[in-house]
Amino acid sequence: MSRYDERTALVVIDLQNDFADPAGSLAVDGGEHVVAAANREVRSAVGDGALVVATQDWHPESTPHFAKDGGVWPVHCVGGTWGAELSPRFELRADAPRVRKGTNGEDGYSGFTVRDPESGKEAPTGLEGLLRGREIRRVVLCGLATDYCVLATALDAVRLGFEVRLVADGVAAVNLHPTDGERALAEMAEAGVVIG
Ligand code: VGL
Ligand code: ZN
Repeated sequence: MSRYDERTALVVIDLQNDFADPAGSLAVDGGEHVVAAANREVRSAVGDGALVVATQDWHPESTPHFAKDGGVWPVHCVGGTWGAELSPRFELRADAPRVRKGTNGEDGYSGFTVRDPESGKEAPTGLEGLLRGREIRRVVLCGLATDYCVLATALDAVRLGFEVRLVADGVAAVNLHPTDGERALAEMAEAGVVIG
């Protein structure tokens, strides 16, 4: 049975060169396989009339998100650079909406919300409005990375009342600690995300 229909959206998270390409500054092991899985999901979603949305991590040159500015990450996904572009192997249709997060220097782990790393203040991206506008009830998630942006997006989606499914072979983890990816999957399952 298909996972998709007109009330379901496929949300593909951060399939950008810095994460998905082995030459990227925050390359995730298995990123190339995730692009292939995402392409399969896009074909299936489009075939069944489902909305496909892609998120993009989109940082300014300096942000407390980066280690050089007091955060934890190497510089990645700086808006307008190669690293921030969607993988050229990702077969996203030109008319699919893209949601950028972190554009004002926030931590943008979730596709739904950004958070000011200094004040902790949260603000919505356009993703929820986009989904509500199309009367979407269910979201299917794949992309990078399991232990950060996928996890945060999935937990937000549950909190916002969507039915959430994670494509098990369509994600890969950063694994700063070796079990982070597994722990993230357990946390999502616990929150009610269907993994399969
Ligand atoms: C991400 C670390 C830093 C992600 C984004 O897309 O999972 N991870 N920024
Ligand atoms: Zn980032």
